[in-house]
Amino acid sequence: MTETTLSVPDIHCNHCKMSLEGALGKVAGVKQATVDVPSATIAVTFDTPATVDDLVAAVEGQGYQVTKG
Ligand SMILES: [Cu+2]
Repeated sequence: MTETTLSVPDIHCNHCKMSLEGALGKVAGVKQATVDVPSATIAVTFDTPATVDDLVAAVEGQGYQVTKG
């Protein structure tokens, strides 16, 4: 099990939180994804077959840019 924190500066409201948590939750191997709106970060707990690249791709698929992952 791996934990990582993604920085996504464009997160600004609860809608962002819901759509990103939903998208990450659909990635195979992701156990938990929690968006923190005030800090614009996402804490993700995942296991194989998910990789950080998959997490970044899911976030970008929602139209957000990851600045640090
Ligand atoms: Cu928003």
